[in-house]
Amino acid sequence: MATKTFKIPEALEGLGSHGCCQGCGHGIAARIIYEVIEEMGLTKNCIAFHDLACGSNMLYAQKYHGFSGAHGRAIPTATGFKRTRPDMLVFSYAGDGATYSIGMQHTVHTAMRDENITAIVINNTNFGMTGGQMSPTSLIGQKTTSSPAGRTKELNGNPVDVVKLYTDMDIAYLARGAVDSVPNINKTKNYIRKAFAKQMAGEGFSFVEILAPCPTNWGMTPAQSLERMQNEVFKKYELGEFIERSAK
Ligand SMILES: Cc1ncc(C[n+]2csc(CCOP(=O)(O)OP(=O)(O)O)c2C)c(N)n1
Ligand code: SF4
Repeated sequence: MATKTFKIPEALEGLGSHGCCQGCGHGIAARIIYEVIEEMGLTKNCIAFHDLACGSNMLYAQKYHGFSGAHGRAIPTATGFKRTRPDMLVFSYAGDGATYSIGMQHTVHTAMRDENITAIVINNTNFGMTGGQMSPTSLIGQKTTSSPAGRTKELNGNPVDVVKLYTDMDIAYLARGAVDSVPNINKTKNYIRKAFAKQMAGEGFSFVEILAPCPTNWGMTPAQSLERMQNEVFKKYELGEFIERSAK
């Protein structure tokens, strides 16, 4: 039987654990991001702007340039840096809470300006780091620590879907992947590669949302949390590529 040995990306090699919970999606997302960066030969010419949330744990597990700014401000911080160093691969890495709640104005305005950066959003349908409160992407009916009876439209408003929000935006790339299974992980890796390639070609704003499990705050085992993604989360948040603008 043919076997394939996967190499740890140079940026992650030799360092300790990222410290996320077992079954968390952040570790898989970080792994494929750094695989892509290495495959594109950009490991020493990239910088990650992490949000101050569970994803910032990754800063302890990566060797190359990284920065953790204020919660909700990873996208504008990345924007400022990219304007001074347009030669580098610059990306933000943040959760759904940061990107669609406190940071929502940046999510909209950065797309309006078509900034030449890549924003990666890990959507686990709750505020992970602070204990599982309702986030803008929590599903109707989802029980969280701040919606113990389940989210309702009347009390909490509808969940936000970035694909629908960005429908009219003139941006370079928009895709949504997931880290629940090998086929989806491979597709998501490809979306990240396309997003980074568009940025390095100067084509404008690229955005990849990644659906991920948060077993700890969902009160589930890692295996149960993958089932929840497939049975509930994917029904609300469609996977695929939605904007792929031709080079100008
Ligand atoms: C300005 C500010 N407001 C609030 C917080 C508290 N805070 C830290 S992480 C977080 C939410 C985390 O959820 P999300 O952004 O979805 O990321 P996750 O931890 O789920 O990956 C909040 C509200 C903070 N650190 N700074
Ligand atoms: S609380 Fe959730 S998002 Fe945070 S590290 Fe644990 S599983 Fe991951």
